[in-house]
Amino acid sequence: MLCFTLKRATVAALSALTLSAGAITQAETLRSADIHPNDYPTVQAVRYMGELIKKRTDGRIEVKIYSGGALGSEGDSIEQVKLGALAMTRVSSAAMHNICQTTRVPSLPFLFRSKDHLHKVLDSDIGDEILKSCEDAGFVGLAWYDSGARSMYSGEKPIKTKDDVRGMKIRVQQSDLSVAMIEALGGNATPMPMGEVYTALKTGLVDAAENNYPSYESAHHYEVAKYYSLTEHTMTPEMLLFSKRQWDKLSDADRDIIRKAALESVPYMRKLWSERENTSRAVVVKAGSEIIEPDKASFQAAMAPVYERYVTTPEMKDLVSRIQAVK
Ligand code: GTR
Repeated sequence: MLCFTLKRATVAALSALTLSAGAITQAETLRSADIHPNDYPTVQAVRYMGELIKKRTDGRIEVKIYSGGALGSEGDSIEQVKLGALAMTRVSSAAMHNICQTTRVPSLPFLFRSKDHLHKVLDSDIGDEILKSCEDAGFVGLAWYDSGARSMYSGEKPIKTKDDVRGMKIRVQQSDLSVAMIEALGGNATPMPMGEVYTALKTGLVDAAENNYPSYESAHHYEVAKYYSLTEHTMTPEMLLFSKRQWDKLSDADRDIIRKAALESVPYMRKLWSERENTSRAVVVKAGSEIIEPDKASFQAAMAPVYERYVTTPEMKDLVSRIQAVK
């Protein structure tokens, strides 16, 4: 029995060696998915990362991006990454909430005081810990990207106070926490993939949705929901995920190159993001969107019980207090 186990272990070790040796010499294309279009900052950042990788491996490893949802919804790409059929995907961390619980933490309502606070946290051990927490579920978290703050927008009735949300059908990301945030305001949360939101708003299947300026603009939601209310209720960041199955086949040197390139794409992304927030805002205002400044404190108070319900483990509680303590 022992002999058999040892033999099996040796075979496994040998085939792992063969695989990593293969990874060193063979040309490889890492496929990466994104639901956003080609000019969106997340896609541009992964493209930049790919250029760094190509240069540093003398063209041996390339990144090919499938943007605009060519490989399906965020949920589809996450599934493919888990199976190892796809090397990478850039998704909202909300798409991971139900898969890897710790990712809920940075989405908690009104957790971050500012963009600077968010960056400090994501760039610290806290950010690394949350990225790492998805490994058991089959995902190597490579980097956090910006996604600004999410605000609510509607087509018929403007959201001026938290009471306006009562009874409204609001599209949210496919996450229990996202649902709970809207329910805390008495709204009717309707989870669905991003690709269905434009039609849902247009046909009245939902009354409202919530997102940052760049998504509100690039997905043309402003055409069907002109009241953009600056609730800024969450700063859910974006994640760049690598398939653990594919990662395990790479050599240490290649993993190092990929990790470094991903990290170097972060400041590049942040710069593009700030610019895009401004241009998107200008586009929607020019097109007739009305920007509303609601009483954010009342939204914050109403959403506060969500912490009690969703920060359940000691690990999550610890993360929340460490985040709040970051100056
Ligand atoms: C965007 C995010 C997308 C997607 C979308 C949504 O801000 O970048 O990945 O999650 O929100 O609301 O579905």
